[in-house]
Amino acid sequence: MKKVITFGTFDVFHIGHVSILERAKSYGDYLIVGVSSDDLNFSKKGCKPIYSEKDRRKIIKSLSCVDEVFSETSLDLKRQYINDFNAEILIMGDDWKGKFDNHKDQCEVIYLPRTPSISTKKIIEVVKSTE
Ligand code: C2G
Repeated sequence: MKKVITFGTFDVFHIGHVSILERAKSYGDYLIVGVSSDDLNFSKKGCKPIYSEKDRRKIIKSLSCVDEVFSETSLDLKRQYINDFNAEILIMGDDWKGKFDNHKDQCEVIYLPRTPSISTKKIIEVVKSTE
């Protein structure tokens, strides 16, 4: 069974998230998703996510292309996560291009094109502007 692993906050869930997860799954048989904890998101983006970790994990787990979800608590634990789950492929959007090449000794690392013109940040801005 070829295990694929990917990571993200997946806040204010949108089509770009669906697309990367469905494409990631197509590279293997089993997709594991590390969903960033609320604290990790704060350290990554300087703000708490809109959706709680509990809700973000439930949304991701509800997708038919996702087989397993866990809490990503640090950006620096990828080596451990990849080992723990015996992942053979790490897939991320290409906004991370090159950032995880140091894991090429552990697994295949693939960066897929981001879905254009949609982002959690943009959605929040639009919603705020209509308040
Ligand atoms: N993504 C995408 N297209 C978009 C927006 C996001 O393909 N329009 C992808 C990102 O490239 C990433 C995934 O969706 O692979 C999740 O994006 P975020 O929730 O923004 O996650 P991020 O902050 O990139 O966290 O350890 C890695 C980090 O946890 C990744």
